[in-house]
Amino acid sequence: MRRLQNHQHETLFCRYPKNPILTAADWPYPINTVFNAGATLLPDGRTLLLCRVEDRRGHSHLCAARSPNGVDAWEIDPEPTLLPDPDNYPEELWGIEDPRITYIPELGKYAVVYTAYSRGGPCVSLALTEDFRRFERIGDIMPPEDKDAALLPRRIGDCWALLHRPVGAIGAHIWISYSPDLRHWGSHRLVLEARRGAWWDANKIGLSPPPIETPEGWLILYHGVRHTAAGALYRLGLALFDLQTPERCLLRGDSWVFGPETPYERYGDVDNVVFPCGYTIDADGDTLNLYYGGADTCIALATGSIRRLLDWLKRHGSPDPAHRDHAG
Ligand code: M1P
Repeated sequence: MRRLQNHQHETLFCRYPKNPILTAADWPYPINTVFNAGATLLPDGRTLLLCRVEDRRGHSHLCAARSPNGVDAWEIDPEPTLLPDPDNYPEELWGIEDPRITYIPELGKYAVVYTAYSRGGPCVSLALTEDFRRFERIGDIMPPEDKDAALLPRRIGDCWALLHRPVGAIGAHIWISYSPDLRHWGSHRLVLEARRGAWWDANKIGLSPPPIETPEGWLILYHGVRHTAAGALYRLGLALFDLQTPERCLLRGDSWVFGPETPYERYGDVDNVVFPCGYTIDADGDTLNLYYGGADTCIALATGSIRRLLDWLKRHGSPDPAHRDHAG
């Protein structure tokens, strides 16, 4: 019975009818594309998106857009907000990409974790900011090849925790690492493995937006990449991790919950990609506004309910993260 239910389609996210909400045509300076934005609510109630902007060399930088309602009337910084700085941070040679924002109450600052595209491949970098105008770069915190990273908003015990996606001999899986000072990282643990074979999330997965803290655990949305004869398909799945021991996976869904369907998700510079790097949560504490890149070409919005995502995971998730055919 559970198996049957797993294959029934349940709509957990509703697309904003006027998607996409931001494209290159909205930009105040010439660019190629805008996609994969980090998101947060500012103290004045506005939504801030820190967008990945790709220029016509193929290099990316970050640019902030602010809106009173999170859907339109975006005020876009007239110039790049955070440019790569390869003279001082050589790992940023080929650009900076895919920011994930976490507000850290203990520091009174936002942590922006982003991909720095170095000569050795993508690596994880960290900067802190209070206002998205001035940034204090910590620099690279994970060597290549590593990306799809975000900080938890508070320490676990004495240490900060980072979810990230290194690529190594055993594949592209999600790991957690801990640090006493945001600079030195260790206690690395594998927390979620890409499945194998025909699975939608076979071989390569990555954290999408930062984890969502709920009373029942850290809810994560992750992307799974299925390689087909026609190219890669990027879809989203759900998993839940223990609040106090976030390396412990409590539940993982078998099927994807969101995938490319509309033209702006199916066709672009990279077809068939939905790639969220950020969300905001409404004052009701439940409505999740998910900001995602469509086909590496635009930014779109889909809305869901945290309670419904958790309910779905309880009905369709498995408590065993070491899935039955992982090792086979
Ligand atoms: O082109 C799709 C995505 O590919 C990469 O994601 P990942 O390495 O996790 O598969 C990233 O470059 C991402 O920016 C891009 O949207």
